[in-house]
Amino acid sequence: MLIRNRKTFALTFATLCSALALAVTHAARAEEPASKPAAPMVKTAGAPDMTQADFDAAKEIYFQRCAGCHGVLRKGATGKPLTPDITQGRGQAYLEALITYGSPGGMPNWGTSNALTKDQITVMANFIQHTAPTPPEWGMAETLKTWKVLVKPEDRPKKQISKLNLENLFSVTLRDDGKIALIDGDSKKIVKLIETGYAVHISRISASGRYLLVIGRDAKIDMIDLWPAEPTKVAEIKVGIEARSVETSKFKGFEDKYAIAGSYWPPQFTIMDGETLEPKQIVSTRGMTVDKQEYHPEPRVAAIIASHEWPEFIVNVKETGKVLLVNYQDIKNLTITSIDASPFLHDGGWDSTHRYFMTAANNSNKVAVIDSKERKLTALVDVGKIPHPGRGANFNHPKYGPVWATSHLGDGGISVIGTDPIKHPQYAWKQVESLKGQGGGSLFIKTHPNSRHLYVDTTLNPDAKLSQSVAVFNLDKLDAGYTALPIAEYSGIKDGALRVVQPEYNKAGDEVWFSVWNGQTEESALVVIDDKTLKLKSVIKDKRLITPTGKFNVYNTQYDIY
Ligand code: DHE
Repeated sequence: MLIRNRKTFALTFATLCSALALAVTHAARAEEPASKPAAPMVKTAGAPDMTQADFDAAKEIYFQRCAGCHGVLRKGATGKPLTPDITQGRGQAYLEALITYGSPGGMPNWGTSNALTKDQITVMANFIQHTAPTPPEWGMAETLKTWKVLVKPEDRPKKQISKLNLENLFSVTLRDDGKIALIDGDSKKIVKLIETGYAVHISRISASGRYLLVIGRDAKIDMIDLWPAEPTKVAEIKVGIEARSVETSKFKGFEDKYAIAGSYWPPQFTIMDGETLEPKQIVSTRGMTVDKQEYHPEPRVAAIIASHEWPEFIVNVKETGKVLLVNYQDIKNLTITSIDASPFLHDGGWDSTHRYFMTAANNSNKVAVIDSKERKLTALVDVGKIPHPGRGANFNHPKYGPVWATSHLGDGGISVIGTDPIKHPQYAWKQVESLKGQGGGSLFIKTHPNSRHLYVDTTLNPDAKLSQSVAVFNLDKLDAGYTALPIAEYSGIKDGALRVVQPEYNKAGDEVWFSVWNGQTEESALVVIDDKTLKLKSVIKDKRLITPTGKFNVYNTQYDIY
């Protein structure tokens, strides 16, 4: 289905958006997102007539497949703007051809890949010549209606009752099944499946290691208590219509006190009570962009990370290119420091000291370095095309000392950045090396303090051989290049368009887990590699492991170890 059938595949960030959108549709998930943006049809002068039914169908397709790149309001982000002043000028035939065949700039070939029918393409070309319907806002009233405390804090255990080795538990996203699987890292058995929001994006662990928070693409957060006899959902809430990020307070004295979630729509973040998810404050991120200082109506919240230096959340605002330091000491008198970085901010993680937040500005091919102690921008480092680090990888480089690395979606390089301004000031905040990886289409990179290996996936590379294998570098012999491990082949799965995604270490740092991600009706697996020998250690297969993508080891996520 996905990558191998595409003739005009182009390695851009738009490809990632569309890969996800396609996965959603191909998976033909039984359950629809909990709330779709409902909006009346707006007739726009000069646009072709449409029936209300076609307009509604197009609106749904747009939300599922196009909004991730072009934005809900179609003002443009990773994809081009699609406002009627532009689209009407292009005309129906041009738009249909573009949707059908895609473009080398990254627009997917929706027609020739059979993802959309000819009729659907006609309707979509009609639709984008009308003014974009604006989905509803989502304020405190809507948020409160969705908030449920399933087990009150006073009814929860006072200490861990379960016999599980929580520190080596993995929370695994079962993307198209609307669940997470909790897998015991020692026995490699599924401990429990938990129903979640629609297409969970990430899992994060509270400072104490007790609460696991997951956020769905539909902006639903599920909070799971790991201490009872078996992990139990204790609270839930929906903080918008579309979201990707969730985090909890980690500053000393504020452990588990607050949670925060960032939304794509509406563009805002919500601060909640850390034990009950009671919503406390909702803050809009609409505002001016860093470069042209133009108003942006839809600056989405991307990665959020909890500061260890101040009682602050560090919030990436994608389209404005600004990093917000949200101080939660007094949430009734919220103090927000806004730092100019660069567009479009996406994902990132700490350097090894947990002082500097290294975050990808993927539209400008830069990594922004935020000093969480001095609360300012330290540097904007030029890297390769479309950096996409996940949380990145920290290691001690034989020549350059402590470094942080990111791979790229848009090229096969791995950018290595010096992160030690004290002992290696000449290398700090510079790209000191660019390693040659397998190719573009990389999403995630990982190492561990106890490992001397660096793993780089190439999930979205158009060549199946590359998207199904990972590159491993020996950190003491970087000049020797990489060894390729055929992870999908190790899984023994023969059918389906397998993609290998996201390395994740166990607590000890001596094994690495990969998802072998297949279609919803096909077999998927997790493959575990012995980090010392690089040999296959285990293949986790279970019919309940449907579309596994992200994996989050409790201990490594809790302590930001990567
Ligand atoms: Fe992700 C992290 C957004 C597509 C798997 N993804 C993130 C983060 C953001 C984001 C903002 C950082 C969260 C944080 O740290 O607080 N992802 C997006 C998109 O906007 C995008 C491009 C398109 C979309 O419409 O969602 C997208 N992401 C994908 C996928 O297709 C992936 C591969 C499969 C899936 O499950 O959806 C995917 N994203 C992940 C994973 C992480 C992630 C596994 C966490 C990595 C980590 O190690 O922390």
